[in-house]
Amino acid sequence: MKHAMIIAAILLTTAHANGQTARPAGDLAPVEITLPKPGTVPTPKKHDNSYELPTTRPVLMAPPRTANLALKRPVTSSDSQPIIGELAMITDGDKEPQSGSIVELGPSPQWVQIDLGRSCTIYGVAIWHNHSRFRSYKDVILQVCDEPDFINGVQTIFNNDKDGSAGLGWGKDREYMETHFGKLVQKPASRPATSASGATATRRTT
Ligand SMILES: [Ca+2]
Repeated sequence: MKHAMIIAAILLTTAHANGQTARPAGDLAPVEITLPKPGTVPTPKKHDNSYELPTTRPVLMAPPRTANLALKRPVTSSDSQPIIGELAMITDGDKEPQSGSIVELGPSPQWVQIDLGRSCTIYGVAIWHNHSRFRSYKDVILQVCDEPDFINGVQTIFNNDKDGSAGLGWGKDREYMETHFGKLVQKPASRPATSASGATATRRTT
């Protein structure tokens, strides 16, 4: 059963400004990520094992001085008039799932795009959807591109759309259950990017 996409926060995109010297792998350090409070519905002791269940704090490794370049950056979307909230709330740093913190888009697969402002090297992406209730997230697709129209040079860094229903290719990543730990994609883009885009559908399992 599909539901509208509900986002508490999306894309803690840690990145380095393009042109800075990349540190060797041995100099990578954990990026401090502030977690939201756990949801009010406890994680069931049993769940469908076909889904990944994030149960630990995400550890994003990146060079020192790495910053969250998504913070406060402009957001555009396939749904310019959210059912709940405003698009700017997606990059305001508030990851809590309650009213006043979440953005809900229309009841079909939707996308949001974040303008990072300059060409960056991306070390990882962390996403928080609404984790107040136990939901699985499928058809989650993360792409980055150095052009705002996402036509040429698009890099897909996460795709769990197993049947390609979103029209962006068949994904091999696992569907997952949303918790307050969020979802970390530690799969650096191979080339600098100025925009990041995410598409999502959800389904409720409880
Ligand atoms: Ca699908």
